[in-house]
Amino acid sequence: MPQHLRVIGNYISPYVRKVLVCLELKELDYEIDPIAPFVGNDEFSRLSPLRRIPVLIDDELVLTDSSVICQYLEEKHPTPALYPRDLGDRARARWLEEYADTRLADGLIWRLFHQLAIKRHIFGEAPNEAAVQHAREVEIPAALDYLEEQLPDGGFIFGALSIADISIASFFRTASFVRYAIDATRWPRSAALVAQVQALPVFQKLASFEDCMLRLPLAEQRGALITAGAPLTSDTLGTSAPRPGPPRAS
Ligand SMILES: N[C@@H](CCC(=O)N[C@@H](CS)C(=O)NCC(=O)O)C(=O)O
Repeated sequence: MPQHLRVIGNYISPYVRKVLVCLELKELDYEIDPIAPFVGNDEFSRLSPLRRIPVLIDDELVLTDSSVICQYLEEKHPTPALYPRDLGDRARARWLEEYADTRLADGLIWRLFHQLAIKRHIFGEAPNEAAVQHAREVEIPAALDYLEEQLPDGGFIFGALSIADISIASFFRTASFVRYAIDATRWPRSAALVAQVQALPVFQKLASFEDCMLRLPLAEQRGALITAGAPLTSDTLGTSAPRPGPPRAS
């Protein structure tokens, strides 16, 4: 029987989205247990010691960290290539992926999305408005200033779509759930790149599953996702009681 790849992590996460885009573009069969990290059970803690998503399970192999997973998928299934061929470009693509995973994530996810969505909807706490304002006015603009300098005037960063484009667009997609949009007059190249990548059929397909999660309460999400055609696992590592993971450095 062919072994399915299994992804643990929900459609809202930018890190999970990176992995799903790679799986979809490489046309690999996979199943997904779309849980938020906060609701993972003890088995989730065993598979993901930092209690973070995504996790990829490929037979006996368990991998955490989106960059590690995407690189693994690329090496195991090289076509279509999602990393540039040129050695220097490939290294730069990884750097831009890292920049998205850390610097963009700091403002867009750990400040904005965390305050406005996670704190409010998962932990029932009020957002820290000062942190939100600082993210919008200082952190995210500073991160975009650097990004803007790195991007070409049009098209994908390295000519063909790569992990760099996917990663950057992925973080802005999750930020759009709390109504963040790049100001195209101030950062035109960043705005154009993100719009171009998010318009790809693969991002649109995942957006339909993301919408199910955003529109519906937790108890109704699995049913709606199955109806929408999401390849869900039959079992889940999710519980109904959220608990925070280990503290993060940033
Ligand atoms: N470096 C990791 C970061 C993954 C990550 O932070 N995922 C978030 C979800 S968007 C998470 O699981 N957060 C839970 C926590 O930090 O406790 C990766 O690239 O996969």
